[in-house]
Amino acid sequence: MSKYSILNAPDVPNMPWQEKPADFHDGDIPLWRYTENPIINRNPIPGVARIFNSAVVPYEGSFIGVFRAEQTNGIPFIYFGRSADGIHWDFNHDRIEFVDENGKPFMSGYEYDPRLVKIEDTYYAIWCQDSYGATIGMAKTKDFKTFTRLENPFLPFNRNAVMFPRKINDKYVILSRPSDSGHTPFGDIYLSESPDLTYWGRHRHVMGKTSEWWESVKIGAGAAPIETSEGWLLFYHGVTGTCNGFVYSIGGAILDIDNPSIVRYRCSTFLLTPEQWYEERGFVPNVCFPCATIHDPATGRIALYYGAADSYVACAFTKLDEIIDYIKTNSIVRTDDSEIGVR
Ligand code: BMA
Repeated sequence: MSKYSILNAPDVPNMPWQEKPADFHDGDIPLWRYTENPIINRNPIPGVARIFNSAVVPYEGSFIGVFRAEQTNGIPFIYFGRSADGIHWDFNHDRIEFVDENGKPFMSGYEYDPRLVKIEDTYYAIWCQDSYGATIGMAKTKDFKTFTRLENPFLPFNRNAVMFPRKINDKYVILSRPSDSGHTPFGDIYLSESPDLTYWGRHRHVMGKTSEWWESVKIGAGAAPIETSEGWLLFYHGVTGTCNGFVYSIGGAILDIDNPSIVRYRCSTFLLTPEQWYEERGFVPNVCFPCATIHDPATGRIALYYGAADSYVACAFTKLDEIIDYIKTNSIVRTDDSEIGVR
């Protein structure tokens, strides 16, 4: 009998899954890696050197995704992919050609770190791109053939955003991280809402870095929040600084279901930190960057997809009851002293 439940999401009985190994003990944190990681290797298709920081969703009994593909000239664009099992992926060999509302080509000079969210009957891709400075781009699709660009939700600089998978209080809601133009040495997660996906406002602070060393430099929203009986479960990235540069780990928090700028619980420890060769070694070493989950309400199973070392895509598994109990037990925020959104 489950303690908690995943709400408003379809069952995905064929989602990728491995049980927790009997001898698993990684700090007793209930998030275990897929044994066959990485699931996407270098040079996956002609002209693309690396795919990482990418987002997947279940679709008509199989899986689809939008992928950050770093071309052999070093410039990232978003590519579309399909998979029968969520592990083995086939990619289109051409990047997605975004169009404007009149069907005319509407590309940016680069595009990276896509997320993919289904809201009602439409899929939305959200990513970082150039508009006289890095900011968030957004497009909608229903058929994965035509991707129509929407207005950019924010001015530069903002490089990391994801939408909630349903409207809250009749508004679309997005998490983002305002930043600077470089390898930003700061960053908090903010929330904004929109009645129409054109005008965004009512900006609220959600959470920032903490004195916990693994997330002492900056944080950013990761996978689309999962709606649960305890609130919105958010896997995010937390960054620390070392003499050799940044280290990106994965953290977990639970946001209020009706007012998600309020943090109900926030785990003091990381949930996953670079340890395996594909996380520690690559184009940018020591990066675990979560961008998506596939989850199954019937079993409480969650598969977390993350970019590894800006070179690979990897997968880790958890169960809803275990991860929520772990976050609650180790929380540095309690329901009764949670941050209230500050303007
Ligand atoms: C961030 C983004 C991510 C990347 C990370 C580590 O600023 O560019 O795409 O994974 O740095 O290089």
